[in-house]
Amino acid sequence: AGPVLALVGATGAVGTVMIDIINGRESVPWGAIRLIASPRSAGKKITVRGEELTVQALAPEVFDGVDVAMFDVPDSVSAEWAPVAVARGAIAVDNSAAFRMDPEVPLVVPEVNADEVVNRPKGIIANPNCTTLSMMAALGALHREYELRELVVASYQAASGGGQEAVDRLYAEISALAGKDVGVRAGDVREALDAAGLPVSDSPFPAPLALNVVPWAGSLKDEGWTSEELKVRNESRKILGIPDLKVSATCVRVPVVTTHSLAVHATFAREVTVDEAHKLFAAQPTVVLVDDPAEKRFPTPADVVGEDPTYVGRVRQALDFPNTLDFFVCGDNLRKGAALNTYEIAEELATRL
Ligand code: 11C
Repeated sequence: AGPVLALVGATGAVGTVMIDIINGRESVPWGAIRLIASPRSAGKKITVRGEELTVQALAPEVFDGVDVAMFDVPDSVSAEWAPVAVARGAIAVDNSAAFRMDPEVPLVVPEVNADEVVNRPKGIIANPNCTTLSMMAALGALHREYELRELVVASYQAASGGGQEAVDRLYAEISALAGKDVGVRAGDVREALDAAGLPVSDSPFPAPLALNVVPWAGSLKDEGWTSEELKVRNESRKILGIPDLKVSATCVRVPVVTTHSLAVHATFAREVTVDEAHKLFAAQPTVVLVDDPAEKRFPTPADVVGEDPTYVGRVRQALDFPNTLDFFVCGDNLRKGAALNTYEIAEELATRL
């Protein structure tokens, strides 16, 4: 029998996508799979690869005999329980932000730094933030050839990055505004939401999201930066192994349900032509190039949601910046941005156990 895999957070939003991914694999290396969640969800039955599994309540004993434990839970739960799993003999692959910047925890995107999975003094491997992840397969490929020096990014992030409550809010706002002549006068969208019993004060977003864009994701950090913007900077540096990479990010929420997009402005040590970049992207197994300006073909979240690869388009050489490419990427924030990358790290470990 193969190694034993545990999924902690099996009934949550990312955990559910994870089970979908495991069910969709042609084959898996695991001898057994264990589903773990909070006591509230314990006892629930979920079918995984044809076998009905019972969700077990999170407790130290559930990690006995587990080789790889994936965590798709809030930061505080990971911070407490990943070390417990390690103490019981498992390698923890954590999708939260709890350990990402710990120098003793590798931050892994298999296309970029798969070999880092062996450098895990704490027995923990971290999965990056979905915004950072959405550009890494494309950016890592360019960096290998042309040496990345500077990165300026604007994100267009989907509501589901904020969880189910955020998705429910977006749908509620869209329903409340449908058919109304709003968005024509300052404040009229807020007024219509107030009238529908959906004041912004009750929203997970700090402004209306429907018929709007909101330049805010995460929490406030020093000097006006958000946590999400700093994650893009710090995590990109760590994954790419460029500690002094110049990075500036503005993270924006848009009225999309799932799939983050990023406008990337990347400067390299050497010139990169559009043709060279196209060939490089086309050669990456997990990147799909959709870039035909004459036919107005480019990736959009609505066409990418539910897909595993990173989609890239609008590739241009910057007119006023030497050695610089501008391009647009879309990646499903719940799949490659969360569950899929975590699972790929687990499979990478399975080949090395
Ligand atoms: C968002 N990227 O779109 C965030 C969600 O650090 O794993 C994921 C937060 C994280 O809101």
